[in-house]
Amino acid sequence: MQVNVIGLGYIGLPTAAVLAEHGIDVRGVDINAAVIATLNRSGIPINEPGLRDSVRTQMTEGRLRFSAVPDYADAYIIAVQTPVGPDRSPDLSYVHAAVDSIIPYLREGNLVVVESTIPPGTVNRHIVPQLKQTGLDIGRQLFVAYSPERVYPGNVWSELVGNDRIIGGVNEESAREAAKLYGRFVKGSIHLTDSATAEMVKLMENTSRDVNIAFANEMARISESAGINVWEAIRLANTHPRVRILQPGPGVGGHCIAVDPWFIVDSAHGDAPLTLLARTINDHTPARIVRMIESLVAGIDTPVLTLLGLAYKGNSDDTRGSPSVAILQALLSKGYAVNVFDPYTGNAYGNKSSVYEAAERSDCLILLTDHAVFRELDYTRIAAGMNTRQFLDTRNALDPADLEIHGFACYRIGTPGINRTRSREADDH
Ligand code: SAJ
Repeated sequence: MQVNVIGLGYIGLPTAAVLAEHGIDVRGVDINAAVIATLNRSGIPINEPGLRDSVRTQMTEGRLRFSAVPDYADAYIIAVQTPVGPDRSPDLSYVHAAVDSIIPYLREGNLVVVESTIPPGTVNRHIVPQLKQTGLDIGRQLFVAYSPERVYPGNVWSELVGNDRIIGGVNEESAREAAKLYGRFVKGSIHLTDSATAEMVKLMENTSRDVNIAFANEMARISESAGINVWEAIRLANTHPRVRILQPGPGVGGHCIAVDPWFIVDSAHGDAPLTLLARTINDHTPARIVRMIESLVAGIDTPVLTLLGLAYKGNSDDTRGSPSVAILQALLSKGYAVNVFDPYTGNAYGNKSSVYEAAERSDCLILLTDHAVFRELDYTRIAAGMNTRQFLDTRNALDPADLEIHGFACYRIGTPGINRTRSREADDH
């Protein structure tokens, strides 16, 4: 069996590799020449545990090849990006370009599966008409399905195989054909439905997480003035058998949870008040953190700030849509001196290579990303170089007692301490 995977990003590349691991002859296709050149030199443009070894092995064994153009195959998987535009409406141009690129190669009996996140109804309303250019009878001579990716960045390798799969066909035969392909490697259950339902399922999954996090962020804000520790309250609430509240933080980043709810808002022509409010709460959270930081250093002349973490979530090197970046940019635009340290994200945003350098003469450390390594830093040495020993934890990542022994004044979002500081600073000014 031969499969072309169109789009070699965070989803396409692991999917191509896992298909090859299961004996399929795979051509990975990307219009970005730099991605193809990197892969053909045995480089990997994405950092995901387990991916590099698998790609290299499959290339060596001849089951995985990369090219800028598609070829004849039995099945085509489309896994290109679907960003939102400046007006928050979905940009489907990459999906349409990918479909256009395979049209010349499609033959009777082929299967086309879209994995990119798309608004409900897109396959039926836009992709099927586009595929009709082939002259093939859709659903009989050319099988078409939608199957959303659901893998968790950082754990892609095991979730790609272990997670349940939703497969929505334009008709039952298309869903069954797609299930045969995914059945080659998926160990979870495969659930068949129609394409519009499968498109909606993907959006609902990520939107439910966004709404839940917005609720946690709201509870954090309320707890601060109510004199309650939100982390403890959420932990206890979650001992209820039917409650699962997520964690507050500095905001919601990445390219999925912060983006997909906009597809629902767009599909509902704006009439999705809960979804929209959750997005608004989460999008305003970085600004709330900036106000907290400002209050912590309000009494200090020309304060120096140190941000710990640029990635959008812990143990990741991905800064796309990261609340840390929004917070950094807001602080810089207000004229603060800001140093940043993230051991994973490279040189961008003035990232320092050493935490000691980043914390030198600092007046406040602000932990924004819950990288596990931040728990193991030498806080004695960090504290020694600082001007004012203050620590703001936006992730409840560290035990305040462990920092207080080094002389830090500790603040956590969602706890009364941060609020007391704010009122005191307000009184002082
Ligand atoms: N976050 C919180 N509190 C939490 C959990 C997350 O503030 O309790 C923040 C994170 O720090 C991050 C953002 O939310 O900034 C998003 O992170 P995430 O861990 O929720 O998810 P992603 O974006 O890395 O991956 C999600 C996953 N979706 C769900 O769990 C429903 C993944 O399974 C999807 O495949 C992926 O989106 C995607 O590609 O759509």
